[in-house]
Amino acid sequence: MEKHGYRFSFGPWNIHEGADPFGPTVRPTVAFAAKLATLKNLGFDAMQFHDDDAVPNLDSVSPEGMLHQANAVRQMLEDNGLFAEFVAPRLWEHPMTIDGAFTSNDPAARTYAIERSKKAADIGRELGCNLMVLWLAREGTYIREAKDAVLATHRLLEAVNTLLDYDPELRIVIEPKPNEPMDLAYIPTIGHALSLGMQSSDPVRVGALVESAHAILAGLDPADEMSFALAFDRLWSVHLNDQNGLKFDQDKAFGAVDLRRAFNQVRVLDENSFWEKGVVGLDVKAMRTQPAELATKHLRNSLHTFLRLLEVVRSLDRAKMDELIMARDYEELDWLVVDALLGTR
Ligand code: XUL
Ligand code: MN
Repeated sequence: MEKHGYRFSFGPWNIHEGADPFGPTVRPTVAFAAKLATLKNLGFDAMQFHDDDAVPNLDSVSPEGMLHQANAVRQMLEDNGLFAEFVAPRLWEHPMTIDGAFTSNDPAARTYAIERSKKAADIGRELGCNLMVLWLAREGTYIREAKDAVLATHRLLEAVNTLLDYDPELRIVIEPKPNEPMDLAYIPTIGHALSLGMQSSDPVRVGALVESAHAILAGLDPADEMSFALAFDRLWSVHLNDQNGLKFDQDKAFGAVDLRRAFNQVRVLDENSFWEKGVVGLDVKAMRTQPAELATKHLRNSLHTFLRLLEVVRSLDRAKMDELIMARDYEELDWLVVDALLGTR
């Protein structure tokens, strides 16, 4: 299938063991090398990384060991003609970050979070990638009175500035999410993410990543969230997936719930030449019921859905659409889109 200049990525966590909060794993752990082979075989171009996807047990590895392991991963990527899209510090699993990382009330936890993020930047440099994703997982509260939200916002800004200072080549993309694991997160939308970036010490190095499901969980339209960031040339990555209403973060295959919502994401990306700006990332999980040998089809399906929707987007009769918009004939415009999505009879 023709990729039209787009490059695609997913993360090792997208081939996962299928555990949920009510039950154990249902699939065996797949080795990183096998995930890389799947990525290549499915026609993807890049791998997304959490810092410890590249360097397992990062907190207990020496600085030299860390660089050595990162280098070996870079070699594996290069041998396969692949590259790293980004490295994200995993700031939500260590006991130290139980109550937040950059916004914890505990200064030792905040120091840990900064040091861990600097390691992620070092790993990124070793992998040949200067993009850092900050998903601010525990930067929020379970109970509002537990933290000072104004102070927390300043602490987030200070963390971003510290990382920008630490590595002058680094570009940071903030991935907002309104809830889960926290009840309420401090950076729930792209507007929040971009405000923080614009207040930073080097705004041209801070952008945003829109994840479809995160926008939906915030009650927003993912295509509009993307458009807001695109308007300021700050959309540097996306996590395409789908979400069936307001519940836990489902990470369903792209377009699996609402094809028109998916179509509009592809439409705004394509209308704004996103292929020149960033990699199309997926953040999708296979259903828990699926055995290991079927649990990569969600990646194939999402990629193919993107490419099929791209064909629909590029086949639209733009002159006709403009005419209908001018005439305010929105019912006919609606039919034009639905008819295109239904395909030929
Ligand atoms: C969590 C999520 C993360 C980030 C990377 O909801 O989407 O996997 O994409 O840290
Ligand atoms: Mn994501």
